[in-house]
Amino acid sequence: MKFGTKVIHAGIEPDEATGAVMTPIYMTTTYAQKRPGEHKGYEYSRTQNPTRTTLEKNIAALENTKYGLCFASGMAAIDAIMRMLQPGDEVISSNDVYGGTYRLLKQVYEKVGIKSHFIPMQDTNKVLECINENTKMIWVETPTNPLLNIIDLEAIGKIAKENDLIFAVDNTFATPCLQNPIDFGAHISMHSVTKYLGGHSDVVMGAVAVNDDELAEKLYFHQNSIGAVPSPFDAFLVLRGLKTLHIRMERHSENGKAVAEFLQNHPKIDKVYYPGFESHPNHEVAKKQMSNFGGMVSFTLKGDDIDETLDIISKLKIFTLAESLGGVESLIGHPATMTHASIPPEVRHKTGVLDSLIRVSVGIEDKDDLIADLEQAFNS
Ligand code: P1T
Repeated sequence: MKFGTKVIHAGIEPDEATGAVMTPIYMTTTYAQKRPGEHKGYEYSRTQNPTRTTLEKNIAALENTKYGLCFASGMAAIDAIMRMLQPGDEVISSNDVYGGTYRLLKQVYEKVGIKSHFIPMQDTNKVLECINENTKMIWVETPTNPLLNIIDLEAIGKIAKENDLIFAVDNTFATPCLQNPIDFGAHISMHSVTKYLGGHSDVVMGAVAVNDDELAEKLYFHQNSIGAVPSPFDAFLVLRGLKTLHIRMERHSENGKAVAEFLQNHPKIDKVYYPGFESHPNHEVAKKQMSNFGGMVSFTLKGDDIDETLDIISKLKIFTLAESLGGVESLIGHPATMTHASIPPEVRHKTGVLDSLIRVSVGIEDKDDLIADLEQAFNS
């Protein structure tokens, strides 16, 4: 089945009880049992729920994996993955990651003896230099949030295999429509479903896709034991959102390219971060592992002045200043004070998250209106 068919059909059957074509929202906590253990496959909705099961099957199919698991948020999904580690274990992570991921690894997991090394993984040799006898996991975000760095999944996959490490990828920015990390050697593909998979800025959810039976068993155990699961209603909303993922990603990518090109030619702009540019340092890797470049674009202003930056943002009329990304509407963010505020300034400056860095999640509106909006904000 091709991707555009999978989003609509994979794992989705008409409802057995009624024939309903759309997956019903099973708003139930629990399920009747004839005798203890004698039931129709469902016992309690933290453990399993039919609406969630359908979504999990669909996400697994989109990521070419056997198993898909949904969580109450992207952070809950990352937490379920990290809980596979033991005190003394170490993680090698890309240095440009979502601020919440950095905070979880630094402020939650380091306290229980799990150390993370944040390194620029665009140069894969740096990963080899960092591996020691305690290393257990490589954590990669690609494209990265917010600088759109591209990390070579195939190269990291080889390193993980040779060194017997768990290789996990945060695939939020690309989505399974543009990139399937498992096909490049990753063991785990993780999503903030809140973003493109939900696609309409009305759900907070996370997901993990894996092929390996043992990894799946551990993750199911964490999903049930910790209990950070999404509601059936949210599962329904995401099933509905996913049906248009391929069409939305096509338009996000088209509009992202148009906005990046406009910014590249504007005299007020210093640098544009967009993996679709031939001048992007890892453009060739992006072309190898992604089928298109998505709708995320970041840029800095000449002079790196924070007041001018915030002033321009405040003049926008179509782009809304808000945390998050990946919805049909265009959003704009200021990572230094918003999504990446939990990263100390000296650390974020080193990775390029400057005071004038602006991140745009280019929506699927008409691109001429988006460009006109940016133009008026720059020029007024
Ligand atoms: O917000 P939540 O669903 O818990 O997902 C966390 C998360 C994980 N990974 C990536 C790459 C993310 O971008 C996020 C959340 N990011 C934002 C809220 C943001 O505006 O960047």
